[in-house]
Amino acid sequence: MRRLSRRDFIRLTGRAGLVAPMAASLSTSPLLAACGSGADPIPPPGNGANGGADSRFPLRLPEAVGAGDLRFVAAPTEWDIGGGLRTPVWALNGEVPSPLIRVRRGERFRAVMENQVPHDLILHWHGLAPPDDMDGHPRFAVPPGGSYHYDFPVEDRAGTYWYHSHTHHHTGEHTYRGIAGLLLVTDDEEDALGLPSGPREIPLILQDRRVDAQGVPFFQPFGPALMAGYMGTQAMGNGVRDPYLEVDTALYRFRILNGSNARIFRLGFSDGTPFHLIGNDGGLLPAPEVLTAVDVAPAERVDLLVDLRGRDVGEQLMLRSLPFSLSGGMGFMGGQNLQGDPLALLELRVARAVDDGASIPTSLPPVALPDPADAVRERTFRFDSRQMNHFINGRNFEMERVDERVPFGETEIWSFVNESGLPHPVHLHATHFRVLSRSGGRGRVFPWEAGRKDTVLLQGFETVRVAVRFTAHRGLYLLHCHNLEHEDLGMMANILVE
Ligand SMILES: [Cu+2]
Repeated sequence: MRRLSRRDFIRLTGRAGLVAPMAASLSTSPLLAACGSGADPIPPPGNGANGGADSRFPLRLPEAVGAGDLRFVAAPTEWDIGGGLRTPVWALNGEVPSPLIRVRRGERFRAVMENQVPHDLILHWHGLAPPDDMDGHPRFAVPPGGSYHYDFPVEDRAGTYWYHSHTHHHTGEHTYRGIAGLLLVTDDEEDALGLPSGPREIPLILQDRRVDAQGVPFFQPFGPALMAGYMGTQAMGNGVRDPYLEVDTALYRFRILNGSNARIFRLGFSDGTPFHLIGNDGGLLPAPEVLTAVDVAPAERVDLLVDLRGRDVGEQLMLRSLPFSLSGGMGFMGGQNLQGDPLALLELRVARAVDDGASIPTSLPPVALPDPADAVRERTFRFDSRQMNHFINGRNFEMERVDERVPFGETEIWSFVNESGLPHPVHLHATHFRVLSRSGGRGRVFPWEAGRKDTVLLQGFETVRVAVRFTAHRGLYLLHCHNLEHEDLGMMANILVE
């Protein structure tokens, strides 16, 4: 694979707007000419470092927007990823990540998305269960110049949800370019816990990027990257490279999304500091867990309490992705596979001593989950990857083909079977499931997989059984791999809830 020079990247992205360097099978995707913003990125100071004594950059903490009458304009622009290094991005309202949305359970979510990128575009509200025409199925993608109106009540319990592009063949590219943000739902049940809030509640989107010699991210998934997924060695937090955060000697709540295309993080602190895991994809867990590491695959979320009381001002603490090896084996990827490599993600710098009387909950509210004893049928979904392609039950995604018909309201047991050594974070739209068991590979269910999940990681040759029930809406929804290169190459199935 030829690595792009910075000049190439500017030529390809800044001027031409877009090159979709996916597999040949994607070459028929509509490519449009010039995009709106053609300005060259401003050259970075020095040699791509920030030019100062500090090699890290302040984490950006976005202001939240509410749920009513939102307007999201998707357009190409530039984004400072730290130290004045401006890079070409596609952004909603000029921001990377996309705006942080806060919604109250029961509130009506009204938004319009105006598409000014040179691609079809649709937004998916990941983890929410809206009506099917509000869910961002790729059949609703609108062309450049078009817009899409969203209007639905948010019935989901409090939790760390997110949203991103779901354009078929281009979800990976769009998410990588910047069209992804957090969507936090709050409710009375969560309020009653008195969890850290305001400046002590940190929304955090962790991503990796592949960068050129100047530190500018580029997206060129060829060859092995289409099998392993697209990974890089540059850590990003909330759109900032190598971020740091100044903190008080206080209790913090970190609401973390792995927004990477393909890389799995094993989150932990450099000195083994334990944290309290209180939530995941489906909101608060049935009970808190004290851990020193948690695995977070692409699209998974974790809600952590980190107690920095008793720290000294001046101390530093690094949130890292710890090294791990995959079960099932991925050796054939050679140097293209960064999965399991360690990565420094976010440095916490203890800056202020305060008195913080916050308390860590010892119990959490009960979670309604489907009961496997109520199951009326079983289904099996086989995830297979071969010859630069990815399949569910031997089939590649087709936009209008119904792959499974599932009765509304009935509990079923689904088995997700991984028939290759490649990891697959499997995501289901429109409901959450309960993880029952894992066989093969790691052979167990982990504490972060308790409660409600919308994404579960299958490592190589693992089988995960889940209990599923659709109780929100009938309609056509998706089951797919959230390794975005796998998804874009068709590892996706249509589920008709009827
Ligand atoms: Cu996959």
